[in-house]
Parts: sequence; C-alpha cells; structure tokens
Amino acid sequence: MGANHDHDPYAATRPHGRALRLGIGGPVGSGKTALTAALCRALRDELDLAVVTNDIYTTEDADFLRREAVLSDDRITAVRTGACPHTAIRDDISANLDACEALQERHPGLDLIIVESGGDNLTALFSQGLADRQIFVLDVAGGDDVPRKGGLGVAAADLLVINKTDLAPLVGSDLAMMGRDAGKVRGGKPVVFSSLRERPGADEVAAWIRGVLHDLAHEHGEHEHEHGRERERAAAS
Ligand SMILES: Nc1nc2c(ncn2[C@@H]2O[C@H](COP(=O)(O)OP(=O)(O)OP(=O)(O)O)[C@@H](O)[C@H]2O)c(=O)[nH]1
Ligand SMILES: [Mg+2]
Repeated sequence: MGANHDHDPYAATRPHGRALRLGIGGPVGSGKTALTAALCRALRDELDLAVVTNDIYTTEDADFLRREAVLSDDRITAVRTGACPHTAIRDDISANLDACEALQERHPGLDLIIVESGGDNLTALFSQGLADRQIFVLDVAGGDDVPRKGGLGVAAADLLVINKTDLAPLVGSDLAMMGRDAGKVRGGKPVVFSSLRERPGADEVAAWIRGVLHDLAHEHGEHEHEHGRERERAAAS
C-alpha cells in the first residue's frame, strides 16, 4: 500500500522533510473515525499515508481501522491519552508527536499523517505544533444550534464537516440554517456537508486535502524560485 514514489508529485509538499499532519477533531461519535477510514480509502493509492488515533483508555479507533484494513497495520498507531482528550492534542502533545515521528521514521516518504482526536467538546482545537491543518466534524443529530453557538472548533478549524445529513429529517435539524450559522462565524473558511452512511467516499473532504497539498507545493515552488533569484543576484554582485 502507499504511493509509488518513483514519480512523486507530492515531494514538494514536504519542505521540512516530513508529512503534512492533519488533525481531525469534534464531539464524541460525530464520525471522526468513519471519516478517517473514508479518507484512507480515497487517498491511499495516490498518497503515502499513516494514521494516529487517540482514545482515553482503549485502542478502539485504531482497532476499527485495522479491522477495516484501511491501511497496513504498521501505518496505524494508537495513542492512549489517559486524560482529557484535548490535553493530548493541545497542551501536552508529546505522545502524539512521538507517534508521528515514529511513523515518519518507519515510512520516510509519508505525505500525510491523519491524527484523530478523542471525542471532545466544542472548544477542542489541535495545537499548531501538532497539526498543520485541522478538520472539525459535527454531527447534525448533535443539534442544529451548534454552529450558531460557535466554539473554537466550529469557528477556527480549516475545514468544518457537518456529518450525518441522512439523520437530519429524523431529528428535525435544519441543514440550511446550520450552513448559514457556520458561515457567519468562520470568516469564509469552507464548510462541507456529508453523510458517510449514504456517500462513504468523502469525496469533498478528499478533494479539500488534495487542494491543501497542491497549495503547499505551489507555495514551496514560489519560495524555491525566490531563493534561486536571490542566489543569482548574490552571484552577480
Ligand atoms: N447515520 C449515520 N451514521 C454515521 C455517519 N457517520 C458515522 N456514523 C456512525 O456514527 C457512529 C460513530 O461514528 P465514529 O466514526 O466512530 O465517530 P467518532 O467521532 O470517531 O467517535 P469517537 O471517536 O468515539 O468520538 C458509528 O456507528 C458510525 O457508523 C453518517 O454519516 N450517518
Ligand atoms: Mg473515533
């Protein structure tokens, strides 16, 4: 499994010699593991991928991903946080960083490491020292007033995913209102609606990740170009 790196279109997205680290956070049961599994299936043939999961006492999320065989076992690492889940992604990120570094050592060509947080509250965000980008997953059955109430996760994540749209008619959630309210607090950052039950491909989220990698490669290319020009100017003077 993993990408063929004879021709490595993503090499330029690793300017610091490591994979992009993507955090996936959100309340308990909103669909973080289901999304992680879907993304592995969607991206594993084009990207060199690994996953870190966080659970308080168990390794259930990692076990699920292994059972589903979304990646080979040596690409899935479980971190047992043993405390509030947000502590491990925000305040003391060392166990997660160690897990990422061990994966990186085992698979030097990694393009992307997905770090799934344990289910938490609406204010839980990843430290930027751990995640380069982050996705926050809400569940429509958690209440259609959640985006209006805001909270750091809803407002600040790079991508907000409102999942389980198939349940909206059953629980009476107003999806249009959720989208409008999320838009108001997110300052133009993207929002995606998903039903991993009805559309297990997570196409839009996978496309967003490709876009992030593409932009990073472009930025890196510009940076290299500017460096080259500086070197030329220095040589000419
Ligand atoms: N109806 C419906 N169920 C979903 C959807 N996405 C996930 N689920 C189900 O919701 C439950 C919780 O999903 P998980 O992916 O385990 O949620 P999680 O956010 O990882 O949960 P924690 O890690 O325990 O916080 C599972 O039974 C999933 O099958 C969806 O789009 N629609
Ligand atoms: Mg989970």
